[in-house]
Amino acid sequence: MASDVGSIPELDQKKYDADEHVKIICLGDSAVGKSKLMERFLMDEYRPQQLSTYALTLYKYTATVGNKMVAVDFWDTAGQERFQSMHPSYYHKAHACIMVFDVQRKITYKNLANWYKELREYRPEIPCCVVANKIDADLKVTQRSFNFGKKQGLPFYFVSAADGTNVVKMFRDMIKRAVDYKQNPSDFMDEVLQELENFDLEKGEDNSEIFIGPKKPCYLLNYISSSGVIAVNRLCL
Ligand SMILES: Nc1nc2c(ncn2[C@@H]2O[C@H](COP(=O)(O)OP(=O)(O)OP(=O)(O)O)[C@@H](O)[C@H]2O)c(=O)[nH]1
Ligand SMILES: [Mg+2]
Repeated sequence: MASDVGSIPELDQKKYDADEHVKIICLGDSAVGKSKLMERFLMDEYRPQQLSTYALTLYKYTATVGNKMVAVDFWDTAGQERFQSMHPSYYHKAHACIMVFDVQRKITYKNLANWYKELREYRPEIPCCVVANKIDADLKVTQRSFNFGKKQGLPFYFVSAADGTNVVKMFRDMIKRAVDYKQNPSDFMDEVLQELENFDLEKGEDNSEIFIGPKKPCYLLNYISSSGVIAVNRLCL
């Protein structure tokens, strides 16, 4: 398995050259447009009618925040309605969360409360935002108020993966917030993890986040970059 990961030198090199490395997760019901939003941001293109994401997709991205190069791992999961809730490892060491609903399906807005509850069980402090997707289908929805985010004190974005409205702004904001959080974690466990990470870096140890072990749960993982799907691997956490 380790050699599989090693067969993606271009992606790994970016990770090791970066000044900072953050993980951003995406939550929301099936078919709200999570994958399309990521595709829109990463590839600036939109292909309707793609198959539902299978298990986990990891999108690699390199951003510049201030004068720092930041390696971003976007984690996209699929078919939550099928899987009901996420495995804890999905939340593990996440630095920000994008919660998406579909303005055309009320139930996906109602379900945000469940997603948010689960998120906070695992990641009580990380930055999170609420994203209302598919506004291209009916621009009048932007005059309505969706109070869930406001009640929780979360930033709110009206977006469209189809025409790109607000997509880049939302992702850029969240990358910045993820980096800010990683540098100043307000969760005690994160502070400890950050200390350990710095310690490892100082010692020059392998900081790979891919762990292989027989007893650990594994996921199918698609590595995707702007040039398309690079490889499919099994990820054990
Ligand atoms: N009109 C419109 N349709 C969209 C938009 N974003 C996504 N869609 C459509 O919504 C459907 C679901 O999009 P996906 O990105 O696959 O949804 P998902 O949330 O990743 O779904 P799962 O992988 O099953 O969890 C697709 O048919 C898309 O073409 C949008 O901004 N506007
Ligand atoms: Mg998907």
